[in-house]
Amino acid sequence: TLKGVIFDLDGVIADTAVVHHAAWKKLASEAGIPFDDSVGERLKGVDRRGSLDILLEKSARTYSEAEKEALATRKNTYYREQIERFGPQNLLPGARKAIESVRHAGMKTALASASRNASLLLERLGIADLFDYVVDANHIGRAKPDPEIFLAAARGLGLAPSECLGVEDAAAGIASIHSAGMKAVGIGHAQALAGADVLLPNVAAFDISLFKT
Ligand code: B16
Ligand code: MG
Repeated sequence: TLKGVIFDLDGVIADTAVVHHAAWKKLASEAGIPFDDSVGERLKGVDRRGSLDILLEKSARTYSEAEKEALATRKNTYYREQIERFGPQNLLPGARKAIESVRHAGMKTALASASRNASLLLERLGIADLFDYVVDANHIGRAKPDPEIFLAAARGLGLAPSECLGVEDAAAGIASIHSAGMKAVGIGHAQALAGADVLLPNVAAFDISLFKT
């Protein structure tokens, strides 16, 4: 039976997918690297360095390690400039209610985010107290689509993976949830999230009563 729900952060709870996208796009344009929406979609849920490697696939030249480090840092600066100004208004509509529905049903909640900025965001959004356990990229070695982050979240809740449900907006995240042995709820469009067990258009459509058995 279902005892806990593990939420992704960017694109599920926080309205940051567009901010990440804009920061990468700005970096790409400055570096003269082609960037279109299909590249943007592939960056969702992928950690910072993995995202940079995807971006650089389209580059005409090669970059040294030090240059790559500098590019990743620059992107993060652009991103941080925006989220420093975030507040509860930057929660995606219905996100707080969705998480609270899980808690009111007596189940546990965890966060599994590939972002190293996750704790700053939780503070800014005012939702740090809604989670029983938080795992972000600072705590794990292998990024999504590896199952490590969702497994660590389940372990932190004291639950077996089969007792947990994962909620994600990115293909890499759905793959991570499935490899961890959990059912996956996709938030967004079918073409990007074909593997999800249940697909919802946005987090406002999530209510735990849909999944209770
Ligand atoms: P940072 P999530 C992911 O967060 C984002 O979806 C992804 O676009 C971003 O590159 C990644 O975090 C790393 O973020 O640069 O802040 O460490 O969706 O797993 O919550
Ligand atoms: Mg996400």
